[in-house]
Amino acid sequence: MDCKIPTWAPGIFSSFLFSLLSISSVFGQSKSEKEFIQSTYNQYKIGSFISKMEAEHQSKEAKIKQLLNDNNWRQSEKLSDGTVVALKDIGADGTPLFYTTLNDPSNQVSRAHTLYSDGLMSLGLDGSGMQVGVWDAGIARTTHQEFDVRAKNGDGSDEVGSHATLVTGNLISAGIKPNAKGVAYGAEALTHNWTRDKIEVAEAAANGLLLSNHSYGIKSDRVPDWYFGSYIRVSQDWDKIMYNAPYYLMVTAAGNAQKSYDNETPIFGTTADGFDLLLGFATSKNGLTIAGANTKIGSNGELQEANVASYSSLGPVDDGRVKPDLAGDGSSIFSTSSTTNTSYDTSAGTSMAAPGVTGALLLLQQYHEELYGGFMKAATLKGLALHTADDVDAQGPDYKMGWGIMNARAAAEVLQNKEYSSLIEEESLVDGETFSMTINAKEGEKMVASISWTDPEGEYINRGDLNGTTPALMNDLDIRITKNGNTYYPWKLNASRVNDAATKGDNLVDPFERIEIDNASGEYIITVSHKGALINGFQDFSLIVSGAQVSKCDIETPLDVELLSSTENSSTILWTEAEETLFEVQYKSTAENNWKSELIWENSLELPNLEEGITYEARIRSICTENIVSEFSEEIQFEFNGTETELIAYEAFAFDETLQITVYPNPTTEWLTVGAKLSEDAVYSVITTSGNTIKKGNPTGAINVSDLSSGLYVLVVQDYSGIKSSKFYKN
Ligand SMILES: [Ca+2]
Ligand SMILES: [Ca+2]
Ligand SMILES: [Ca+2]
Ligand SMILES: [Ca+2]
Repeated sequence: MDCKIPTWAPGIFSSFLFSLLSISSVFGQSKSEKEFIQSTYNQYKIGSFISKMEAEHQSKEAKIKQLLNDNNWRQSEKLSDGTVVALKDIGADGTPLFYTTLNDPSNQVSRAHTLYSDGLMSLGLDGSGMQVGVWDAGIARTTHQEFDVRAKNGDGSDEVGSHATLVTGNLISAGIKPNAKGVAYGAEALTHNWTRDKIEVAEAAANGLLLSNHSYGIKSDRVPDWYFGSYIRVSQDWDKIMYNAPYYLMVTAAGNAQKSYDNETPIFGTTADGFDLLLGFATSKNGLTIAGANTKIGSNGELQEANVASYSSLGPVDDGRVKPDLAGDGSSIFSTSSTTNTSYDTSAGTSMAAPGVTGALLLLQQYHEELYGGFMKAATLKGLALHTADDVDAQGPDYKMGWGIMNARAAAEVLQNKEYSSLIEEESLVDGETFSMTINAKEGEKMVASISWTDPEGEYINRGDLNGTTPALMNDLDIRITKNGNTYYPWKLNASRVNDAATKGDNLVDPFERIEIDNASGEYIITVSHKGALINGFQDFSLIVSGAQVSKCDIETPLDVELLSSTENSSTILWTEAEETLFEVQYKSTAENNWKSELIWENSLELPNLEEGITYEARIRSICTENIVSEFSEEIQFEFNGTETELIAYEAFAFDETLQITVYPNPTTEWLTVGAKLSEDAVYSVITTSGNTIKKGNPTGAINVSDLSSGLYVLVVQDYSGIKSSKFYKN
């Protein structure tokens, strides 16, 4: 049980060494990372798929032209409220499919603001160096003052769209007008019109694009009822793009048709109920479909209230999958307008909710890259967003807001605590095999385990079957958690009883499954298996677990550093033992400037090649994960004298005036008390692991830390007698 070197050790060991050795100040989507993503893709397969889509596009364009001519329709029209409508596709039954922008009647709601440098988590994330794709009716006004050079024309089209400009502003506006600041206000947007959207996205995804936003969809008042909730050709195409480019994730708006009365034969209830209104790519399995919500967020980023917006199109999709997946704020978003380079406008709708989520997802990719030197697969990112969403209404998902409200802060915490209290693993299941692992719960907390996968495109596409329930899911994976003969099952919904609360059981339709165990305690076994035969013989999946005790490591600063023994040319130092802790030992002669560094799992180390008469110093720190690292111990000093070497002992009085502090309780939830003899002029600051100071004050009396998000911090106390720091963990 008390295995000294845990299984995750080699990975952490090498990546930590890497981060120690590299000067990694350039973050974001560097060329080499794009090349890495490209190298993992089957470029030939994507290329031939693109050629096929291109040929279909050409023939469809000809048919569309014919239709427009025959019916004397306009290529594209702008309705009185600014909505753009254009004929862009033809359904399997010959129905002309008009695309429409989805504005109708965000960043606080996604909690992305907690990730900024002045935000609660002080992570300094703003999307700098990151790129997001925007497809819309026209391109954004790239010259707007809020974009400087960060909005780029992605497809060479010259028609500037007001809707595209609003959406792009919601994503990347710098904040010259503070109310208009975008969610990822340092990111670049590649803006495209919706013509050839699938082809352009497939090309960009093949080159390493991570995210794209699509705040448009099929116009709901011009299709027969069987289209609502149907998995159709366009749904399949987008799933195929995502399956073939597994780092790429599409985010789409659910639509604003809840009160439209457009579906007269919904799969459940009456037309007036507003269910079963999702169309086209909003029904794809692998993408994220975003609902609009009205929410109230507290000062600590906590969700106080959430209701689905009265316009937001409700699910389900006809095969019963959880759709929409997630909700964001779509109410009265102030953003860039295309009228002039300095104009602004207010807009609402799922069109505005989607970029709020897309921007927050981009920041999470940026954070993952900063922490771990690479990006998450789309299934991981999507899984993380659904795993950490704030559950609303009845426990579990529903067909109105899916898994709940996007919570970027909770997602960032899961990333930060990876290998400590959470797990994020990208795995692959081979046909016929079962994945299994043992996990310890963090005592008394809620343990949540999810699997998420990018599924092969559905084989069956609907060509007119009203409310047909054939599942689009191809590879049906199953997560289970067992303990003492009890089995815990994931959530599921039932499309024929859409108002019922989610239940737990065997989920046959969703490519995301989540299990929750309240007040978890002790050891559990997680298994991931599959039904039938896996298409292509395998299925990649991402496993996310939070509320776990992955490591027994605690972040104590090593104590009692002492000299154990010496030989003619080496000395061995020893310090307090700690479970599952990697120690970094630094040592050098006092004359040298640079420390030599060694990483070791044992609590002793032999320092080799020491020279007679030279004074050396050493210090040690504990490493639980790359992000959970203790302070260095007190430095020890010794003059090397072969086997006669002794520590240099300081006279006790030398420390009389030196500041000594203790910090308790640690970990803490609400208050932190500094135990020290301090003058009334003493000051403290709380610093994040990324080095940002987020709190300052006088340390006499307890320090309120209830507003900090959970994670590791450094408390620095300064007084006349000196400056001292101590790490503490906020639960
Ligand atoms: Ca285009
Ligand atoms: Ca719920
Ligand atoms: Ca339907
Ligand atoms: Ca399943």
